[in-house]
Amino acid sequence: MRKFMTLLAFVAAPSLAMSHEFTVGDLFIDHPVANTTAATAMSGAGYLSITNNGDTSDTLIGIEADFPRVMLHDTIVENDIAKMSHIEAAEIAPGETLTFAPGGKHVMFMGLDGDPFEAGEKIDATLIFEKAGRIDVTFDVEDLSHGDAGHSDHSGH
Ligand SMILES: [Cu+2]
Repeated sequence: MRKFMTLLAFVAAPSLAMSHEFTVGDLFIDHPVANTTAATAMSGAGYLSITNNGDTSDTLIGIEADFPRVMLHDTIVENDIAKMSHIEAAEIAPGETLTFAPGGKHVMFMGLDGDPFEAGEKIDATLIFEKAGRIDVTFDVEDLSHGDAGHSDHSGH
């Protein structure tokens, strides 16, 4: 919040690309996207990147959205088996970018319960940062399956 006025400089820049982005204070949030899911999926995965353009670190401490549970997960490969683990918080040092991408960190939207993610849908969510506070973003649902299959259909939790 300290440098609230710098927000204006970023917002004024038009975006020509299809991607969408959000800037609050020193945090630049690029292209939140969620993968489409199978019709029976119980959970879906979301991805984005967050760049800290400030000179102090901030920490992502949570995410909220209109689902029974939303968590931050990381993917850890042990003996060629990918497992997911819950992240409580993720610090973003000055000048660094925290990336959530298929095969790595991701946002887990849980409890879809018969309402799968379909291409073109929008998912409103709120990122919660220790210093910057709450930032509203929108995840665009896209079919990312041509890349890493990820685990958009893991119903284990
Ligand atoms: Cu997960």
